[in-house]
Amino acid sequence: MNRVAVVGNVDAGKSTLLGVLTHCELDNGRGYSRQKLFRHKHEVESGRTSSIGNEILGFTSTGSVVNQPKSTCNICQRAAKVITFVDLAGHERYLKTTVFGMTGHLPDFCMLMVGSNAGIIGTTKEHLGLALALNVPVFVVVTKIDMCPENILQETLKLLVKILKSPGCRKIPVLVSTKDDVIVTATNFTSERVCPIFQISNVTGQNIDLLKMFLNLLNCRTKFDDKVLPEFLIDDTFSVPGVGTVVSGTIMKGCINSGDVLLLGPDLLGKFESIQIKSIHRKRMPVKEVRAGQTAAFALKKVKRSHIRKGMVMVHPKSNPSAVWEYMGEILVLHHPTTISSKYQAMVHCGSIRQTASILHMNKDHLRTGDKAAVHFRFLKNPEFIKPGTKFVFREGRTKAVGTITKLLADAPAYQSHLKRSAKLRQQARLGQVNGTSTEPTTSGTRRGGRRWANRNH
Ligand SMILES: Nc1nc2c(ncn2[C@@H]2O[C@H](COP(=O)(O)OP(=O)(O)OP(=O)(O)O)[C@@H](O)[C@H]2O)c(=O)[nH]1
Ligand SMILES: [Mg+2]
Repeated sequence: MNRVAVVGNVDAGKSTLLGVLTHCELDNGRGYSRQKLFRHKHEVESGRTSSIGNEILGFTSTGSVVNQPKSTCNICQRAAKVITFVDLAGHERYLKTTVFGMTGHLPDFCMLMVGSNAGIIGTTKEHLGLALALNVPVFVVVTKIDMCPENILQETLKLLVKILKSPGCRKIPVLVSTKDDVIVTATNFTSERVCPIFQISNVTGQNIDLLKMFLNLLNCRTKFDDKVLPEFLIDDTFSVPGVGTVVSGTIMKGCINSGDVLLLGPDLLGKFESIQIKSIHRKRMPVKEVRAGQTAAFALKKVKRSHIRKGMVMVHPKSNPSAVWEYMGEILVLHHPTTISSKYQAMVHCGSIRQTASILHMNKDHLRTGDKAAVHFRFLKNPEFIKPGTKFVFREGRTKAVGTITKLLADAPAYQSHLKRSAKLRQQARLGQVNGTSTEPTTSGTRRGGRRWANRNH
């Protein structure tokens, strides 16, 4: 199974391409195909993606597409290979959600989309920079070639090739125009610096067969171990009528069975509590067992949704998990208008974790764009379950740094004031008053914001 994050500027045709690929119907150039993907009323009205979408594309063992028009049932059962697309928002306003999609949804690959007539504008470079910083292999899809004058298309391609070859990217761009190109680029994609560039039309369908062939040939990038104690990263929570609290996310290690008892945490005080798995859904179907590398949704017994945050984990009781307030990280500042110094606060995105952290110390006085430093971070609200070696993004507005966790500072104290505040928050959460998050039973079956949980492909 491969997970592909779909990024690129507003109107590049991301949602449209996913609609075309997974519903097997061409677009009309006026927003027809993307309608099938939208979950919010305001998305339908504006045409802009604002949330994180999940779409699946299945291939048989001979490489033909399993998906059929107007049906997404049983794709996983019938497919020999399944690709999960994470549809992300191009608009800068939704950058926070897009960064979460890139870090929390753990993509194997990144599909960067560029409208041929618009060129490399808006968030395109920002998204490319994020993919590179997070070490996710990138391939590029240039869309709308049906409506783009030849000279503009060539200009876009020229600039794209220049950016990809630049010292900041160090990629080897390859324009894909034949099946042979597909085979060569797909087989060298994960190991080399090759960056395939496709030129497609969602309206005429030109070259979409080459893109499908490439997607089918992609090898799995991450090796998962299912013989060890289980670990599950939560990236979303839902309240489902008649079912109760449901958490979705990725199994990072081991296997999880229905009925298993696991530890869920850390809570606001860094503690883990015992919970039992009531039932499991995978790709919209009930299953008994899920294993490392898969995404899944678990219904939990006797846990309130308000007690669960994105970024929490579920682990085996024997794994003795702990959470930390502070850690050391090596960071590289990708973009900053002024300087970063001690006491600077910004949002840390690490896996599914999203929390403001403060810089306590660093080995330089000030950091500007392009600087590297060893930095001591402290989370502001609660301790988190993190691991050395994990990549993270540090951002506030457009300001961004990327880094790697180098050391956990397990002895860092939970400040007394934090403890008191956290205890109070916990109590409030129990009463259902935290940030307006009600713990009243939800009858609509939707998460906050109105997206139906059943629409997730877990
Ligand atoms: N002619 C033509 N129009 C296209 C093509 N691809 C997409 N479009 C149109 O371009 C518009 C924008 O497409 P979207 O799929 O919404 O773009 P997006 O990248 O998802 O945009 P955001 O979600 O806002 O980031 C829609 O009206 C599509 O119908 C194409 O290949 N050719
Ligand atoms: Mg979209």
